[in-house]
Amino acid sequence: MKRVLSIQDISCLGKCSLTVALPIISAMGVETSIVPTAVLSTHTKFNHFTFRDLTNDMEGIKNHWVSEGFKFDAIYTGYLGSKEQVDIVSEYFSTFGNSHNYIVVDPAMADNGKMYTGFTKDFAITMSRLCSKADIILPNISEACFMLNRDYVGEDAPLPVIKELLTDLIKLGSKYAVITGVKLPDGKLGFIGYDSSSQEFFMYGTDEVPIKSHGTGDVFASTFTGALMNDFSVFDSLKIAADFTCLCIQDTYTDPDAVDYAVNFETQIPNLLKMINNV
Ligand code: PXL
Repeated sequence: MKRVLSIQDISCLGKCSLTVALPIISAMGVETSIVPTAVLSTHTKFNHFTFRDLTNDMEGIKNHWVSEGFKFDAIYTGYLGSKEQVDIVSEYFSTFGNSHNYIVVDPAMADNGKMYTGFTKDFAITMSRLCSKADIILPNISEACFMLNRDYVGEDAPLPVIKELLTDLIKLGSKYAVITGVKLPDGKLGFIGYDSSSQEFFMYGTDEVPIKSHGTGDVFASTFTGALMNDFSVFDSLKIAADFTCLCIQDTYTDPDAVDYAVNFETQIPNLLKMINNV
């Protein structure tokens, strides 16, 4: 069985980061090891959340695993709470990364032109250095702009502007740069990516559902990593992630009892398994 290491926070209530990565990747038949970077009562869109920083545990966990000889088929990181944590994650990449496994960085820190609560723009530059060590990076438009120290181009940025962001992002050093949550020329919502080896752009989208949902980036990145571990190509894994995220948003949109702080991913897991099993 393939084994993924996911490094991000636990928001106890809020359906994001590890409470999304663990169920999705595990359901896809992949062992999921975790390094929780912090425990929050909720994600940071709520007011008055508690935050217990676990930075001091991160090195000890790594050293124990080195002594046990553990190996990983992918390392997938999401929300990280401080520059110090980014530096420690970078050491995880140096220790456990190799030419056979994938490093996936979702630089979860901003949306709609604004950094999440608790982050400064400076943090984005630190995150861009972590992206340079990844195989695949998955920023949204806001995160791409902040990491490149550029003005926010807006959610409706035209294709040439997104392509320019991608050619700048790829210079950071990853093999693939993929911007998520992009309005495509055919009116769909999806991703546009750039492959540094073929030097080609690629894109894919699904019908846009008229709600703004939270935690979709985490659903997307977790599903992408799980699909990669099921031996789908990078493009097919991104496509599966986009299709699954769209199903989760549609389910949330049509469910009168849906919460307003996250998407219904749980109900759609059987459909995800059909997608990866081609049934
Ligand atoms: O979904 C990204 C995310 C992860 N973790 C925490 C967050 C957010 C987004 O707001 O606050 C703690």
